[in-house]
Amino acid sequence: MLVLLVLCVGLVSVHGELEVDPNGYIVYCPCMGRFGNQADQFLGSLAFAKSLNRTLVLPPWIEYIKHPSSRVPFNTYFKVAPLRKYLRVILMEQFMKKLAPSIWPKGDRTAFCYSARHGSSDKDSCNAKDGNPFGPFWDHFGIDFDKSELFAPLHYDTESAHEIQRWRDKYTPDKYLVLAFVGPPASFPVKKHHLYLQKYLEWSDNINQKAEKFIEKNIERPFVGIHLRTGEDFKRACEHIDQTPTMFAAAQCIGYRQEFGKTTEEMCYPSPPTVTKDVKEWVKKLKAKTVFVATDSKDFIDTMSKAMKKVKFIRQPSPSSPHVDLAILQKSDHFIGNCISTFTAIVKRFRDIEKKSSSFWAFKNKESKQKEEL
Ligand SMILES: Nc1nc2c(ncn2[C@@H]2O[C@H](COP(=O)(O)OP(=O)(O)OP(=O)(O)O)[C@@H](O)[C@H]2O)c(=O)[nH]1
Ligand SMILES: *[C@@H]1O[C@H](CO)[C@@H](O)[C@H](O)[C@H]1NC(C)=O
Repeated sequence: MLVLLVLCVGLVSVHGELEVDPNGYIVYCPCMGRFGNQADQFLGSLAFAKSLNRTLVLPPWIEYIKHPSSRVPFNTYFKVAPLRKYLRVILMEQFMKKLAPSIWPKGDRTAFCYSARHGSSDKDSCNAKDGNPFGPFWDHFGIDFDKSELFAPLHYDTESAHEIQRWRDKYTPDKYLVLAFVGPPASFPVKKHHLYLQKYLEWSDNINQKAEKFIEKNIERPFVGIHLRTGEDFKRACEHIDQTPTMFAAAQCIGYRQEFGKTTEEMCYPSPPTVTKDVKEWVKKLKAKTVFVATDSKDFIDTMSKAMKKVKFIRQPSPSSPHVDLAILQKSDHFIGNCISTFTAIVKRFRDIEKKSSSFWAFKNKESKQKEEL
């Protein structure tokens, strides 16, 4: 009895102002894809932590600008406080410094994965640190794993109360206070019923101010914001769109049941004439004075300027900050994006919540097409 009492008191004791969550924590590596993918899977991970009623440890964003990868604290780009309206969260830097030494000590750290990963001779291991960005991510926090827990056939379906109960029954907080996942505990692409969670993401003051300053200095409203995903990597990915019509973020325009239309290569990698035509249509509708161009590569500004002589075309000087690009696109009077891109999808989710209009290259929603024809 005394032992139990001490244990209980121990659990809720204060670790330098931070209370320990008796329901435990979820830690994960956002180990798949770049910012668009990581932001997509963040929403599912948030929902998963909520369904288990555990605190979500907010991982840093992984970037690939410096070889092989680097990490940027979560709150460099997004505020932490708004997330607390939904769920208990803590920055990973804080968690590792203040809580991990006592509640998740070295020598007793388990990696969670669905099934064994390649990487060592040990066949039943998550090999959590094998490869990039996996190794550098955990190393950044001085984390080594002592055990692996292969959790198949469980999966991350937060819609199924039955499934969630199985997680709760199998991994109770008294035995598994910290669930550390080798990758995001979320499906990709994001489920339809998790899109609304984007409302808990708010740009940090730093990103927001940079976006506002740029608009104030360079943009006359009304303005159309456009996202061009013109890099060679995307061109190659788009060659497979016929075989994988629901690729990446495609559901954001064709619908989760493909009810609004069909993806084409032109939607995925639009040509300069298509881009010019779509921009022209919205510039006319809005009587737009400026077009803001966000791009990872080519900007088509020369071509567009020739077709719209009175319109100002502007982009961030390179190297452009992707996050400032996103925040500017979010604030535009109309947004045209790439249906397949998860980078576009961040803007689309924000704008849907704010009831702002968005459209996609070379795409007309079946329903709106019907409305127009009536
Ligand atoms: N600054 C800037 N960077 C961009 C832009 N579009 C794409 N990028 C960069 O390219 C990356 C694209 O990868 P993701 O964010 O995962 O999104 P995605 O478009 O679905 O692409 P893939 O995951 O590569 O298929 C972004 O994270 C940015 O780093 C843009 O308009 N501006
Ligand atoms: C969730 O966890 C919190 C804190 O750990 C607890 O106070 C709350 O009662 C839990 N909620 C449910 C529904 O179990």
